[in-house]
Parts: sequence; structure tokens; C-alpha cells
Amino acid sequence: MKTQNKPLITDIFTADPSAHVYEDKIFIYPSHDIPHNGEDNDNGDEYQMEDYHVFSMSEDSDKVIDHGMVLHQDDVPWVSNQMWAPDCVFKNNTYHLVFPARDKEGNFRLGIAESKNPAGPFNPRPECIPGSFSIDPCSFIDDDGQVYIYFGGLWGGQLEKYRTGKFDPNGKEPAKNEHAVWPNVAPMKDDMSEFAKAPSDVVILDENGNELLAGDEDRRYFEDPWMHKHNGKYYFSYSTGTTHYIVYAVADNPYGPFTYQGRILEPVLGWTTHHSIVEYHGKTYLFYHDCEISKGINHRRNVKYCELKYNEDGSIQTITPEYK
Ligand code: FUB
Repeated sequence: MKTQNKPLITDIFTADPSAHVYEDKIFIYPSHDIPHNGEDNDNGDEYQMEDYHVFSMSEDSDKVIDHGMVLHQDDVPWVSNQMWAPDCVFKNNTYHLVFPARDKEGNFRLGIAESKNPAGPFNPRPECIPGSFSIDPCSFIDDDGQVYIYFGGLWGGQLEKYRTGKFDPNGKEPAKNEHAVWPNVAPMKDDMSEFAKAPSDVVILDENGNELLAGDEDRRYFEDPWMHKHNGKYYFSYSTGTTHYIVYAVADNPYGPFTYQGRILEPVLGWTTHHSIVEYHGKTYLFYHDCEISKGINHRRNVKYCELKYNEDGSIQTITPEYK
């Protein structure tokens, strides 16, 4: 597959790409941005997505196949609106689309829809995952078959409203000298019916073993978790939100604590940055988005990919997007 920094899909707006290899192809599970002329705000009201499309591509061609609309919010009984960044996990001979959306009370929850085909369509469960909250679920299957869901996002994603362990509508980000808000991880039951344990904090440390501070906006977690394994190490990567970097931290187990390592992707055109990492036919690829087609309109994004390279010590080479 050629490395390509061009928009992959040009006829609809797509964002938040989660890429996986199934049936020897790369399947992409993105958000589907809806063009409108509303204003941006810190609550993310501009991201008014209503449905999901699935895409696939193979080694032989950069032609991307759109498998069409695979799930719509009107078909999910617990959802009111804003179907944001999804992911997919194959377990028990079933593809599970894991997605966040606002429930009827306006709070983000995580849901699951199932299919026997990686290209969908996906059949939604009537209820969200009990005990789930916030946004950006990322699924990870460890070598022993255990599925973990990492999730959480600040501001519109409401993560800071769960700092006490319960929903607090007035919940705020910590002071700059307090430790940052942590993303969450929960193992799934083997039958994928629900979390096997309550979600727990994914703690991220600096090079001295201290917890990253809320004021350390170049390194602290904001949204967009992704987990992958390389040479036996667990790589937890994420967006720093307000400073627009994709960065990563490493641990020797899926729960952490993780130690911050560095940047994967410098800021792209547009406010949000969101990614996934996938290995395919011996190379590693970074899937991400920017706003190239819309020339910078934050909620009209397009998915791209490029090759990601490691140094011999396992560190990741930083990628700087280029714009003419
Ligand atoms: O697409 C809506 C939100 O924007 C996602 O949930 C975030 O990760 C950001 O990309």
C-alpha cells in the first residue's frame, strides 16, 4: 500500500478513523461529519453526526470502497444525537461496532452494534453499555483474547464531569497544578455483554514518574485514545486537544501506569486531531484526519493515512503534516 497524505474519501466528510485489518483488507470505521453552517463551541455542538459508514481498502489499490450507511441514530433506542468517534472489535465471530452518543438525557454513553460482516450493517443493542460514559471508545484485544475498552474526552465529551466517579453536571477540569483528568479503561466480559469490571483510571506519568498535570497541555490527555502493542510493549496514544498533538505513552501492561514518550503527529489543519494505528502487510500506518477539503472548517473533516515508523529503540518517529 502506498503512503498517501491525501484525503481518502472526497464525497462525504469523514473523521476519527479507526482502522483494523479484517479479511486481508483495511477496514476504516470513521465518524460521518454533516456539513452545516452552525458555529463552533467548546461543547462540540458543531459535531452533529447521525450515522456511520464503513470503508475498506486493500494492498492492490488505493481505491476506497464505501460500504454505505451501516447504522443510523434513529435505529438505536437509547440514542438522541451526536454519534461521535466509533471503533470496531472482532470477538466471538462477531464484529462489534462500539460507539459513543448522547442518550435521551443528553449524556454521552457507549453502545454496541453487531454484525457478522466487517462492512456491516450493524444491529444495535437496545441499551447502552451499563456504567459507560463519555466518548471515543477504542477497543484493544490482547494476545490472550481479552478485550479492553479505553475511552474518555474532555469538554463536549464530559469526562471532567465524572472526576468523583459519579456524574456531576458542574464538574470542572482540575487546577493546573493538580494531576490531569485520566482517560478510563474497562475490560469486557468474554461474551461482550458488558464491562467485566468498573472503568478505572489510565494514569500517565512523566519521565520522573510524576503524574502529568492538568496544566501540562502539551502532554496531558484530552481525547482520542488508541492502544496498540509493539515488541511486547503497550503503546497508549491520544490527542492533547487544546495543543493539537497526537502523543504516546508506554507501559508493560494494558492498565498502566503509562510513561509519556513523545509526539506522533504535529498539529493538522483544523481544531481536532484523532488517529488510529494499524499494521498491514509488514508496515505500520497512521490513520488521521484534517480539514483539507473544507479548507479548515472544523466539522467538515476528511480522513487520511500515512506510514508510521519506529526507531530501533521502539520510539515513534514524529510526523509533521505538510500543506502547500
Ligand atoms: O468527532 C467528534 C469528536 O471530535 C471526537 O469524538 C473527538 O475525538 C474529536 O475528533
